[in-house]
Amino acid sequence: MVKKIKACRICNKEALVQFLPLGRIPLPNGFIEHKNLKKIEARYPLNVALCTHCGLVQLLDIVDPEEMFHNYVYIPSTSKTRMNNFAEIASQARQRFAVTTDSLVIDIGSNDGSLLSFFKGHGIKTLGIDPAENLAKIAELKGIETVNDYVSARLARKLRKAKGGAKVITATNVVAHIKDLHDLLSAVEILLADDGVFICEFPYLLDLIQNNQFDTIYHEHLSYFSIKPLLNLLSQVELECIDIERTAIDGGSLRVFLAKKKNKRPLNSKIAAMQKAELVYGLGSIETFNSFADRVRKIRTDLHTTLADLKSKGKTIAAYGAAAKGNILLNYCKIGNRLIDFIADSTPYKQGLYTPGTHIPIYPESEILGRMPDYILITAWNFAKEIKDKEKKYTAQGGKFIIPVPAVTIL
Ligand code: JHZ
Repeated sequence: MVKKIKACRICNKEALVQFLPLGRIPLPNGFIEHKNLKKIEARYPLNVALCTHCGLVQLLDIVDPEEMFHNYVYIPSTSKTRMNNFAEIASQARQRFAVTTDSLVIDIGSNDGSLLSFFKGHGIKTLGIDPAENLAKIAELKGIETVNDYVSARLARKLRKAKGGAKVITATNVVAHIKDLHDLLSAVEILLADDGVFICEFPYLLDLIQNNQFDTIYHEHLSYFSIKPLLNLLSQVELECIDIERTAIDGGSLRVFLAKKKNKRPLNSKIAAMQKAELVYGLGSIETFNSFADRVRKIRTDLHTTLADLKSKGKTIAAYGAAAKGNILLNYCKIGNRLIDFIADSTPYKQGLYTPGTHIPIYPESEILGRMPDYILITAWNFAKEIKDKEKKYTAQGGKFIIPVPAVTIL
């Protein structure tokens, strides 16, 4: 069920140096039903390493994807911020790449069809690809045709024959989930029309390291990208980067635009500048990652101490957002149901369940005002602004928020 890797997924060199052992942690989306709370939970190693040759940060232990993705509880439509980001990607794609009602748009890791719905709404042909059986069904019910499978070159050949070439392929927060990046890019090459563009977005390693976002490191995310390894990967395939943007989503992400090399679109000069900035920051050196690991250990101590102090003073504490990252934060910092009374989350599939490893009950957001905890730890810190805006009544009644990263802060 877990495979240990020895060589880098991009450059194949045995140059992986571990810098942050996060321990053995249950799968971050492995929420538990009440009847199973007494059963022993499977825990999986979570160790992250830098490839000192090409610079790709990656997990050393790979969990079988079927364990994680066959039945998936995460849906993007619970956050306005994420849906706005999807709307922006769709409108940017339509305007920049002349997508018309004759064009086909494919979304890899299409989840419940949320991103594709912004194309479908304009009469554009869409096709989703997603391995989660439950979510593919939901997307189909919304009228978004979805192939319930993992993306692969083999699948791409079949789809290309049946559907023709895609003008745009999107992949948001899914490239990091895919073990064989070369096969992914082969699939993209097969599926793209000759003038097509692949738009992918994923958290940016520079933001992750600078802002101590260690909890986005979890079993589902096998790779953590920066520019150098990305260019190394592209040098091995027939796709090139025609543009790249830094976006604010998920604490800082890269939105990368790839096209077929034979079109000879000039490489954007931004890339060189970004690569230089990474070097200046120190992304090429293991010391940078070792000091990141020190800061992560400090957050663990600070957060545990802060919450334990409040609890010892008789304060009540809840959390907001039963996010995958939240489960890493809570497990790594050893914060369980003795410190946190409940987690509020708007996802219907998570409500009524308990968090993996820490067994905190998940309630609807309405319980915040119903129970009025003294403090709320924002475990979905990437949506802190949206959550604070939504819960103005809570703060007006004296409630206080705690943010865990980049440093533990009581607002
Ligand atoms: P959110 C998932 O990670 C898994 P997670 C995945 N691996 C990935 O890469 C990212 O998404 C993109 C809730 N919430 O999006 C909803 C409220 O309840 O940060 C979610 O459960 N009320 C694919 O799980 C959670 O917070 C709100 O107002 O870390 C946020 O999860 C808002 C805004 C969110 O992703």
